[in-house]
Amino acid sequence: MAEQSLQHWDLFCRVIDNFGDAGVCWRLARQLSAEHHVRVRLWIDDLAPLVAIQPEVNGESLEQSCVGIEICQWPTVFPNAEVADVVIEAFACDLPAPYLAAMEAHGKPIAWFNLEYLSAEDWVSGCHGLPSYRSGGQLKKQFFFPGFTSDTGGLLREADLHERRDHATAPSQKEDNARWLRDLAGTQSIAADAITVFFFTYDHAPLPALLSHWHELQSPVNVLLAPGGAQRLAARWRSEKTATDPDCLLNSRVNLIELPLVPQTDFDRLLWLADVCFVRGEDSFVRAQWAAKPFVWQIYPQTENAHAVKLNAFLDRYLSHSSNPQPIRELWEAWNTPDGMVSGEFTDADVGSAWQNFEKNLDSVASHARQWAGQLDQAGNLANNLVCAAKAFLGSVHL
Ligand code: TRH
Repeated sequence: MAEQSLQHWDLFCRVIDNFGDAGVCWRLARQLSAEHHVRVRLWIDDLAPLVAIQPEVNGESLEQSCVGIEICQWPTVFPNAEVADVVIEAFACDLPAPYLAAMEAHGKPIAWFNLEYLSAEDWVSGCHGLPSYRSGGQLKKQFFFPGFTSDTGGLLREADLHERRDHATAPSQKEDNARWLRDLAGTQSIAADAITVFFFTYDHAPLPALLSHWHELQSPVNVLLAPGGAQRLAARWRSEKTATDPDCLLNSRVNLIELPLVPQTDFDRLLWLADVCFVRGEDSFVRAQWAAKPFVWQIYPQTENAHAVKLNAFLDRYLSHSSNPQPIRELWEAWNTPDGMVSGEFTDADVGSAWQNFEKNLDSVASHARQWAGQLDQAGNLANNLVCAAKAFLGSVHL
């Protein structure tokens, strides 16, 4: 199979909720297009989250091109579309029946992958790459699992990410970063002598407990709040506090800073300039790891606490070589408890004391984060691995 036939990739994405489904697909599409120079077409059933993270995207357009990527709305009645050489079905979204029929009738090999959710669980490496056959064996779909070990699909990372991160976090960039943040937040009041903590959370995070803890101890904290859960929780905390005593926050050192949603290409910069990052879901969770910063993950809640197993699997892996795992585990567990998941019962007071312990050990937590980020490349790069897998498939006698 000639190299040329790799030129056309179709990515299919159904938005379940929030930004993560679109966020992961968009990041992958950008990397494939910019670094592997293939033609990428993204079929997506809801443009809103894409518009939010890539403002140049037109939310009304049925077909458009943005930063070299073709974006097509995935309509209920799917049109006749030319079949690609490589087809990615993100998060088991099920291809539209007419497209599948066209694949069956295509007569040429198609590299077809089901890109799965990220998990650190042990079974992932055993399932990565497994085939599933369709149309009497005519079509083969391969399961592609992102992951943390070299026997998985690895993680998404742009080729220049480390260089950009190291440049942006150099001491010489401190004033530039502070100016950028002030412009972004539309406020001058960012305390230079305070710890800066970034929050991107779901609505059930115990953020109010942490804010109360800082407020009571008069700890100077710049609290960077991404839109959504974090801003709603902080607003509720503020109005509950001031309901009984309108002046009680006047001299507070808890500096609540509401941020707008930034383009995905700027998101890393928020993580890079914070001292500690609270992230969620999948994509921001991975970015916090590449940022090499102390971080806390709020896992996406699933039914029957299925996410508890996933959270513990990551913690076990993340902390396996840590000389001081307890402050990290304790805060992560407390942060994820309101949804009733990990073992043990945590109260608001526990969230405060877990933070205190985490902050007291911040040097060792930070050095662990750097060390973890330093070895993460060993897992391989997801986009590169997909390209290699597609080449291997298309270049061999398939099925
Ligand atoms: O938004 P998320 O919670 O997304 C998801 C979905 O809930 C999905 O259904 C679930 O399966 C998945 O999590 C695990 O969190 P995530 O994955 O971190 O995605 C957020 C994206 O939004 C990420 O690409 C970064 C981007 N983003 C910006 O570009 N700018 C911003 O200002 C912010 C706050 C986020």
